[in-house]
Order: sequence, then structure tokens, then C-alpha cells
Amino acid sequence: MIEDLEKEVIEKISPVIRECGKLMLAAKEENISSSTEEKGSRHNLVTKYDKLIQEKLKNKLSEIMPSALFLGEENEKQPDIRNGYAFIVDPIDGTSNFIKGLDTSCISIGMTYDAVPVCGIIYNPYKDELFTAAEGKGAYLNGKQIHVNNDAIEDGLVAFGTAPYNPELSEKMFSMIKSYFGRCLDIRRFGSAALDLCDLAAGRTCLYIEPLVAPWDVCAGTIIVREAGGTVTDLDGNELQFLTKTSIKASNGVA
Ligand code: 2AM
Ligand code: CA
Repeated sequence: MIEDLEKEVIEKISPVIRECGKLMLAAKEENISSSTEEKGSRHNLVTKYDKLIQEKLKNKLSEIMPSALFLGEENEKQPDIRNGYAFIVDPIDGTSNFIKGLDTSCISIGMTYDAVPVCGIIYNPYKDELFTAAEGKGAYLNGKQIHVNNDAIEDGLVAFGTAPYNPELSEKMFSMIKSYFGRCLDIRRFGSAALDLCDLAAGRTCLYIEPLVAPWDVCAGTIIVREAGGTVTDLDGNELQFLTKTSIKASNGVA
């Protein structure tokens, strides 16, 4: 049964993702900046920890489910995930925060079937928060079921991403942020798409908008939000897809 498979996958991955979280915490004792490289632009960074955690997850996930493909942010080449099971992994989401010591980063593992997310696991080691969700089974934070809040826009916090690596989007984005700023309780810009989705799922924010994200940034978080009762689309209201980069709008369904 697929549903049992998802539950089993979450149970097997949970200790592994927690172990990888310990590597992130241990990195605080080191000079992370010294192991940082640019990936194409000065806004897109990678550290030795991103690579180390991805390698560890790749090995463990292939033991847990040998038939599933592995799509990871730090892969040189990505597999075609349109058919069958695949893991979509961001070894560290919020890499800039990680490098700067802001303690707002996480590990994100989504599993898709025919490119549709069927389960998601996100771990924030700084708060020891493990978010999990499987299709039709609800979303959980450290084993306790979570739900989006009922905040109208006037009463809620709205989280944004700003896509610094795509300057042509900044004009449109900042005018959108300004228009929300005038209406909502306040705005936030945390720097981890996966944690932005978890905050929405946990009822902390009412809306999250980002103009450009990659599949590994949002795959796990999307099913966590949906299973917590929220909605996730692109900025034009289309069904989110996980084959290319996309915009994203995740809502509690009220805001
Ligand atoms: P990262 O920390 O794994 O790089 C912050 O707004 C979000 O955007 C983070 O989830 C960040 O993921 C992601 N991000 C960073 N660079 C990106 C890029 N070039 N394209 C899409 N998303 C990116
Ligand atoms: Ca990353």
C-alpha cells in the first residue's frame, strides 16, 4: 500500500535527517565562510556542509528506497523525475543564513510519485523541529498534528522571498511587498523557503510569496502546507510543478 510506504519512509528518514541536523549544529564551531564557494553568482552559495549532508542523504535514501531517483540541489546532473518515485532534496535550505550564523536553515526532503509530492520531511536543527506530512495523513510537528491559522490578511504575518539572484524580478517583487505591507499585520523575510512553508503550516504566518524557487526549496514544504489545510500554487494561481523553477504562493486559504 502506497500510504504505508510513505509512513515507513518518514519513520526511516527521521533519524537520518536528525543526524544530518547535528552536522549543521557542529558547523557553528567552525568558520563556515572559509568553506564557502559561489555557484554562478555571488548570491548563490554552497559550503562543504551542503555537499557533505547531500552525500550522506543520497547514500541513506538509496538504502531506504533503492528504486527511487535522487534529485539534489548539489547534483551536477538531475534525473528525470516524471515517472515513478523520486526524492527531492535540499541538504541545507537557507544557505546564506547558515553561513552568516542566523540559525534559520533546515534540511528538506520531499518524495514525489510521477512528479507529485507524496510525502515531506523538513528538520530545523536550531529549534529541534521536525515537520512531516504524507498525502491524506495530515501534517505533524514533532509528532503533533499542525494546522494553518485562520488569520485574515489584516491580522496575519506575510513572509516573502526576494530572489536576489534574479534582479529583473526585484521591481515587481518590492512593489508587491509594499502593497501587502500596507494591509497585513507585518511582513517577514526569513531566507529559507522550506521554513517559510513550515511556518505557514504551523499557523505562524498566513501567507508566503516568493517569485522564484527551485523544486528542492519547496517540494517537501508544499505537501506539509497542503496536509495542514493550506493551499499552494504559483503566483498566477496554477498548480505548482516540481520539474523546473517556479514562483510560489502558499496561503492559509483565508488570507
Ligand atoms: P538555498 O538557501 O538552498 O540556496 C530564499 O529566498 C530561498 O531561495 C531559499 O530557500 C534559497 O535556497 C532559495 N534560493 C537561493 N538561490 C536560489 C536560486 N538561484 N534560484 C532559486 N532559489 C534560490
Ligand atoms: Ca540549499
